Amino acid sequence: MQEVLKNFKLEGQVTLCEPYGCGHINRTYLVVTDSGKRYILQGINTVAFKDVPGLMENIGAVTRHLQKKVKSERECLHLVPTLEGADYWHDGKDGYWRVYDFVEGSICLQSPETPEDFYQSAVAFGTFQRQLEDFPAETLHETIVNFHNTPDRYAKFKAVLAQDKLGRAKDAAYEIEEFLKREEDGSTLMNMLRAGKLPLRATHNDTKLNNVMLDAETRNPLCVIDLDTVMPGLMAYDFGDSIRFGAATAAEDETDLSKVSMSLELFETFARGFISACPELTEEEYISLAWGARTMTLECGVRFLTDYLDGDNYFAIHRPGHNLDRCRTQLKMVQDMEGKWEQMLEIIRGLRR
Ligand code: ADP
Ligand code: GN1
Ligand code: MG
Repeated sequence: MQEVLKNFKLEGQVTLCEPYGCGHINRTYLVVTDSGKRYILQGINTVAFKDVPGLMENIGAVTRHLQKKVKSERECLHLVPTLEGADYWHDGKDGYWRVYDFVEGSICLQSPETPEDFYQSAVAFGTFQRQLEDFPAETLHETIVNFHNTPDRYAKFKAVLAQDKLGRAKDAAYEIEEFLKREEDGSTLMNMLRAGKLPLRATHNDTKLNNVMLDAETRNPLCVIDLDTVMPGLMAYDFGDSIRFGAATAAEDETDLSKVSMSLELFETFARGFISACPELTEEEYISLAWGARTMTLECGVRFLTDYLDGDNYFAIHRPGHNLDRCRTQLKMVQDMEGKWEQMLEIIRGLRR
C-alpha cells in the first residue's frame, strides 16, 4: 500500500491503511496520516469496469461540476491528485487506484435508523439529480454497458443458466422459475424508453443508502458518493434502487425471509423527499418511479442469481451461497411490491408536483 500511496499528494506521512466500508465492488481502504488527515483509497474493480480511464474522466468531470454547485467542501467528493496531477494512478498492470478526501463528520448507514434518515437520503439523491440537470449527459462514458438494461440482464442470466457450469441451478430451482416468470415485467422501463416516453438524464444508477453520507450531527444530507456508475440513465433507476435497498425491512442478505418486505411507509417517505428535491418530472416519469422500484429489485435479484450460478465472480461474497441469499431477498421484495402495487402508484400520484 505504501507503494501505491506514495504516488499521491497526501498531507503528512501515512500511519494507517486498513480495509473500510461495506461496498460489493471496489477495494476500499481508510488512510490516516500523521497530520491527522484522513483519506479513502480505492482499488478500482477491473472485472466490473473495463474502461477505467473513461470512468475516471466521468468522475473528474462530475465532481468538478458538483464542486461549483455546493456551499461547503464536505458536500461533494474531492479526488486527491497524483504527484503528476492526474486523478488516478495506474501501476502499469491491472491495478488502478484513486484517493478521495475523507468526508469528515459524516455517517454512512447500512439501513435507515429512522424514517427521517431515509427521507434525508432521498433529498440527497434528488438534489444530486438537480445539480446534474445542466451537466452534459452525452459526454459521459458508459462505464458498464447495458448496466440497467434489464432485458439484457435476463439474456445473460439465461445464458449462464443454460450452461449451469457448477451444477448450482438445482439449489435455486424455485428462484429461477420465479424470476423467469417476471421477464416481461423487467422490460417495462426499457419499452417506455425505446418508445421515447422517458428522457435520459445524467443519473447515479447505484443509489444504495450506503452510497450517501449524512451529516453526523444534524443528519442532514451531505454528499453522494460511489460515482462509478454515473451515466446517462432514467430517473426511475435512481428512485428504484434506493427503494430496493432502503425501503426493505431487512438486510439485503437476510436469510430469514419472513423478515423481508417492502415498507410502504418508507416508500412514501423516500418518494416525498426525492420528489421534493429532484428536477421537474414529466407525467410519465412519475409513474415510471414505481416501476423503477420493481424493476431495479427484479434486476438486482437476477444479477445476484446469475453471479451465484456463474461462480460468484462479480459481487464480493463473505460466505458460501451469499449471492443466493441476496437473490432470495430481492425476489421476496418484488413479490411484496406486486401485492402493494396499487398503493405504490397511489402514493406517487398523490405526490405529483
Ligand atoms: P463500492 O463501489 O465498493 O460500493 P464505495 O465508493 O461505495 O465503494 O465505498 C465503500 C464505502 O466506503 C462507502 O459505503 C462508505 O462507507 C466509504 N466511503 C467511500 N468514500 C468515502 C469518502 N470520501 N469519505 C468517507 N467514507 C467513504
Ligand atoms: C453494487 O458498489 P456497490 O456495493 O454500491 C453494484 C450495484 C448493486 C449493488 C447491490 C457497480 O453496489 O449495481 O445494486 O451492489 N454496483 C455495481 O448491493 O455493479
Ligand atoms: Mg458503494
